[in-house]
Amino acid sequence: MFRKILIANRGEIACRVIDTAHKLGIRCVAVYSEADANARHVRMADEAYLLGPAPSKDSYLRSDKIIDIAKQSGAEAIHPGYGFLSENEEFAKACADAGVVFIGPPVGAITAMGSKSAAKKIMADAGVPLVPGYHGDDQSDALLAAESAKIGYPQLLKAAYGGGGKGMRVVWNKAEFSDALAGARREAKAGFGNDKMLIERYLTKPRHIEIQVFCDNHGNAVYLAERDCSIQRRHQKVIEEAPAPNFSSEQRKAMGEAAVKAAKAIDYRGAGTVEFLFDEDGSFYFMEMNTRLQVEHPVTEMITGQDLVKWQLLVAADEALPLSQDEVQIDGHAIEVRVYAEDPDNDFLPQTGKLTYLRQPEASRYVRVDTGVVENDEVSPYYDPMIAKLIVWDESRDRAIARMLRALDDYRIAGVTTNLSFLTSLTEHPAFKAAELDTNFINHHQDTLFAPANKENNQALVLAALFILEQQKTPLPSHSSPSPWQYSHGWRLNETPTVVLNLIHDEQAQQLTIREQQQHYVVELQGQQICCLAELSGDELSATLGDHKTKVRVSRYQDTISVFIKHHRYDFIYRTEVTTELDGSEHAGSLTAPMNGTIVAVMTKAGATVKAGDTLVIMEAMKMEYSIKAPKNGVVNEVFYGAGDLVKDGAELVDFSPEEA
Ligand code: MV4
Repeated sequence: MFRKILIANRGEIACRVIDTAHKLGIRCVAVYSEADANARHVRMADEAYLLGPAPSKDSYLRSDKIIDIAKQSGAEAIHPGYGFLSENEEFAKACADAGVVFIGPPVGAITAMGSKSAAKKIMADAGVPLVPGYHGDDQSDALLAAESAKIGYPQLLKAAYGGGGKGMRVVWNKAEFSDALAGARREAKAGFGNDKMLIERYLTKPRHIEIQVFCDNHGNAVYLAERDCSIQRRHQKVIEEAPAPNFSSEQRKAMGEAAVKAAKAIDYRGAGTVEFLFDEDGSFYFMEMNTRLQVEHPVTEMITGQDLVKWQLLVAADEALPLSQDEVQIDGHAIEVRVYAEDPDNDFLPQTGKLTYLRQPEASRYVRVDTGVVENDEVSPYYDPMIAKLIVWDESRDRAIARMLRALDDYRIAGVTTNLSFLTSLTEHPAFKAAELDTNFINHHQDTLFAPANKENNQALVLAALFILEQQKTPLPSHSSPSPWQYSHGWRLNETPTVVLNLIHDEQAQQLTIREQQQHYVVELQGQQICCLAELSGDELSATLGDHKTKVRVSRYQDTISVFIKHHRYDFIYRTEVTTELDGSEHAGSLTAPMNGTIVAVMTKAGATVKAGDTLVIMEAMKMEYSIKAPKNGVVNEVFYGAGDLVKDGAELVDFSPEEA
């Protein structure tokens, strides 16, 4: 077995490979870009080398530099992960030329699977079922038109060198064919530099079911059951599960054996995935073969109890597969979702930013989180914005779904918009629970999946306010100024201090007035008064709102409060105005600064006639703004400070004469 390997990747897969390698006693070399200097995979590795600037072309795609580092560090093998160089035949060849083991398939296998038409020809010769169609080399218009007529409609035009759904065009009838062919050729030429076309009968409601295969150097080849990856968005997998629902053991055997036949046809080695289209009538057809470890491999690990990275390392070290086909067992059901920094309400636009708060569901035999980030990491614009993969297992699919829903509720991220709520909507959707899966699922159900949630705005608003007040009660370090509640200045002992909180949510300012009486709060919102109790312990706020007791997590970063209610996050920006309600006593005249601070704005001037409640001066302290207001109607005689001035606690800010009663 290797003593040291290099992981030519980043993020969760790099961490995942390091985790298994360390369990096998293998030392790990990480490589990183300038943007990843403090990344988790760098910290997990035994040593790490800088590749270059953040862009992938200057870092994780730098084959030459990666191989040099492998040689320099004494790494005997390179694990490419997925993406980046994992299916780059030149890189695999360069590794071999440098005497470094490429932990993946032989170069020839990567090449063979690189072209769809070449792959299909190999599969056809190997007796692997293909969608009825044409994938030959003769690309003349006449031949293609004749083949199109034979296949029938609807049919699909596919670019032989396309991928991920790019370069596909549906032809619904004969009349559409020639224009569609011309258009598809243009797109393929532009997109892939090659306009070779395949024509296939179009399956209108297929499922995407893929088989995990493994081959070693000693003639052993096995399949490790299947994964259903039908729920995709723009050819990106969103939810994956194993085993495939409503998929019999006979179908598993038939598809598995076809996948092994496909692997043997190209003399495969290592981990591979053979993708099939599974039609409504139960027939299945080869789609493509991926010559890498897939993102979704954990669901296979959870139902087989096997560590597929360990299998990869064993095979690359010329050892035999740990199990024969008869020894492969599957148990229970696993589901994986991909947690992304993206905005489902804005066409899934990728998001960047600091993960100011990050709490993962607790890991157990039922819950696994594969992640490459920790709290306060930045999601950068340079790489795929995947934050983590959340994988659950249980004895049945229904129980696994329940596990996933709870784990999604327990996954709390603030600082960037994520797809967590969307993943909950998907997982709890009746059609998903009923396993009504096909590759058009998200489009088909978009009206319900993207329906505006009946969010508990007001509840979250009140909880945010209670959090702010409870947090201010937390004993502050001695050097920091006391919170407004603890202030005597400007307060009279027999006054009931009132705090007005202006919380901004979705760019809407919402105002709450809160009075503290004995041990409870009276919160006034939109003319309603709610009697509340609250207790804050760490990030957990226990609150009673009227007759409803609840417990929520709340995080705060600068002046952003994030309230997590089930799988929703409510962000509030807050400005706090502290006003005193004088009890009409002789306390007229000067208005003093409630604490040390800085004058932000003076809203009045000497000689001005003002009304009770008018804001005279705004000051800032402890990252909060305070409005000093006119306690009564009256006249401003003098203003003692201007914007930008520092003022001491108790400093006289305004000389004021209330009008005669
Ligand atoms: C198909 C098909 C229907 N009929 N081929 C999409 C990209 C590539 N994986 C092949 N794809 C498809 N090929 C025939 N003859 C439907 C798809 C397809 C799809 C397949 C798997 C997963 C998601 C998909 C989303 C859209 C279309």
